[in-house]
Amino acid sequence: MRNKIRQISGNLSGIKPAQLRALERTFRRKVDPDRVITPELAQHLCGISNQLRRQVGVLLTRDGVIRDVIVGDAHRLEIPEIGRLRGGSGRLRGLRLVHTHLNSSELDMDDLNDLVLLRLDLVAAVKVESSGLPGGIQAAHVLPLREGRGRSNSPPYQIYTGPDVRRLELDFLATIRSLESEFGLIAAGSAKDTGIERALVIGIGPDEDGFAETLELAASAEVFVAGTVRQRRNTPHPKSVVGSGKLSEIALEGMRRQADVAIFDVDLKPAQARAFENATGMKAIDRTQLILDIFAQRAQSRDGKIQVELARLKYSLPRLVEKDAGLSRLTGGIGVRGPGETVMELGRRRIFDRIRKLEKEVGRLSARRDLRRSRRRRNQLPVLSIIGYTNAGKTTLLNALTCSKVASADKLFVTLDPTTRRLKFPRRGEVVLTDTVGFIRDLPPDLVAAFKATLEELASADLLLHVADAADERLELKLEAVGKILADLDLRKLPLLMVLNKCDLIDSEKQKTLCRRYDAVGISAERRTGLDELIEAVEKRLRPTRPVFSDSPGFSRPDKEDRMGSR
Ligand SMILES: Nc1nc2c(ncn2[C@@H]2O[C@H](COP(=O)(O)OP(=O)(O)OP(=O)(O)O)[C@@H](O)[C@H]2O)c(=O)[nH]1
Ligand SMILES: [Mg+2]
Repeated sequence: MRNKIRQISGNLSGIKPAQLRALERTFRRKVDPDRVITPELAQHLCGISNQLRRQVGVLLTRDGVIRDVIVGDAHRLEIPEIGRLRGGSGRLRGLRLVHTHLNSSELDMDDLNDLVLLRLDLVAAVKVESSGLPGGIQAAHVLPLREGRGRSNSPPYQIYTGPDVRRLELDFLATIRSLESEFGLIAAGSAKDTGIERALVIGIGPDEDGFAETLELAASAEVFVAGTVRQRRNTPHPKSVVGSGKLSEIALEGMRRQADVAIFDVDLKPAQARAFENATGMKAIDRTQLILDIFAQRAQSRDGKIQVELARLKYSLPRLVEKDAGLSRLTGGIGVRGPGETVMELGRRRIFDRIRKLEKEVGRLSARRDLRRSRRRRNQLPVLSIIGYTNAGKTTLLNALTCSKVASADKLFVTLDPTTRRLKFPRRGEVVLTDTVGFIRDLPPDLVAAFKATLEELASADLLLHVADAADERLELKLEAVGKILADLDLRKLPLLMVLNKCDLIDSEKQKTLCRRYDAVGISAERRTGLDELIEAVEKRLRPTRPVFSDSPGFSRPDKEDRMGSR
C-alpha cells in the first residue's frame, strides 16, 4: 500500500475553489514539535470548518509537518487509508490527528477509536466557536498498562483539556517520548529480546472450559500472556470475528499491553483472521494454529517434524489467498520458525509439491511402523498403549513403571514422539509399553490426518491404558473427548483399562467414588502409589492366550530397536 502524502481527502463535495485553495494553503503551515497545534493553525482550520459546517482535520508528523488535510461532515471525519501497520502493536505510528468539532471540544467515541485503531500518537479536537474562532481543546493518548502496576480497570486514556489552544498544558514531544519509553519497558524482555511474543487471549467461545483450556495452551506455547479479553458470543462475528465495539476494545488492550498477537479460543475462517489483523494490527492465532505451533515447537524426531510440517502446510493452504496478505500471514505462527518462511519462498504451487512429498514420507513412515509392529508380534510381546488427555500424566506413568526419565512437565503436549519401553511383569513376563501424543477435544483434523501414522500404532495395542487426571475439574469433559477421539480412530473395540492418576491430590473417599464410577484403578504416578494394583489389573486384562515371554534379564529396559526405529 503506497501512502500518498500531502493530500486533501474526505468529503469534498460542493466545496468552492476558494475553499479548496484555503485547504491547500494548510500545508504551508508547520507546528513546533513540542506543541499539539499552534493557535494560527487552529484558527485557520476553524475558519474553514465554520464556513463549510464540516469537521476539518490534519494528520501531523512528529516533526510538526502536515501530512494530510481531511474534511468530514458535521459530526465526524473519515481518516484516509494511511497504510497498514504490521508486525504487532509495536510503537505508536508517529502521527497525530488534530481536528475541529462544531459543537463541543470533547472527544467522542469515534475519535478514541481512531486513536486506538490507527495507533495515533494523540488525537485532539478544537471547538469552533460561533464566531469561527477556535475555542476549547481536548487531547488524548492511550495509557500503557504494565503488569503488576495499575489495575486493568484504570482509565485507558490520558485526557488533557484546555480552555483554548494556547493554554493546553501538554509538552507534546516530551509526553510522547515518555509514553514510548513506557511502552518500550512493557515490551522489554519479551518479543524483541527473547523471541517470546506477547499475546492477548481472546475468549469468544460459548463455554468457560474452552477458554480455560486456551489459556493453558497459550501457557504451553512459547508466548507470554499479557492479558485476556472475554466475550461470550454464540457464533463469531461473520466478518471480523468480533463486533466493531469489541474490536476497538481488543485493539486498545493490545496497545496498552503491547501485545503482538491475539489468541482466540475458537477456530477462525481465513477471511475473519485477515479482517481482524487488518483492523487491529495484531496477528490472529486461532485454536488450531495454536495447537499446531505447540506441536511445531515440540517436534524432536524426524517423524514428528515431518508430520507437523505437513499439518501446518495443510492448515495454511486455504489461508494463502492473496499474494501479499496471505503469504505474510504464513509467518503467522508463534515461537516457531520454519514452515512459515519456507512457504514464503516456496509459493503456492510448490507448496502442493511439498505436501505431496511429505504425504509420501508419512506413508513410508506408516509402512515402517507396520514392520516394527509385526516384528513385535513375532516376538509375541503384548503391547500396552498409554493414551489419554494431554497433561494427564501419561509420560510420568511410563517413567514410573519402567524407571525411565522421559521428559514430562506441567504443560500441554509435552510428548509428541511415541516412546516405547519394555517392561517385565511379575506373572505375565515382558510387555511393550508405549506412550504417545496426548489428546485434546476438537483435535484439529489436519493434525489427526498428519499424525495418522502415530495414532495408527494404537490399533495394534493389546490393551489401552486410558490415563486421566482424577483431580481435574474438567475430568468428565476430558473423558468424553478421549472417548470421541477413540471412536473417530475406530479404537473403541480395543480392551481398555481406565487409570485415574494424580490420586495424591484428592482424598481417599473421592478416589473410591471415582474409581467405582469409572471402573478404574486409582494411582499416583508421581508418588508411585497404586502401581502394584495397576499391574495386577493389567495382568488380569491381558488375554491369557499369549505365551509368557521372560528370557530377558532385569525388570525393564528400553526397547532399543523400537526407539532407534522411530528416530
Ligand atoms: N500431583 C501429581 N502430579 C502428577 C502425577 N503424575 C503426573 N503429574 C504431573 O502432571 C504433569 C503432566 O505430566 P506428564 O507425564 O507430562 O503428562 P502427559 O500426559 O504425558 O502430558 P503430555 O505429554 O503433555 O500430553 C506433570 O507436571 C507431572 O509432574 C501424579 O500422580 N500426581
Ligand atoms: Mg507426555
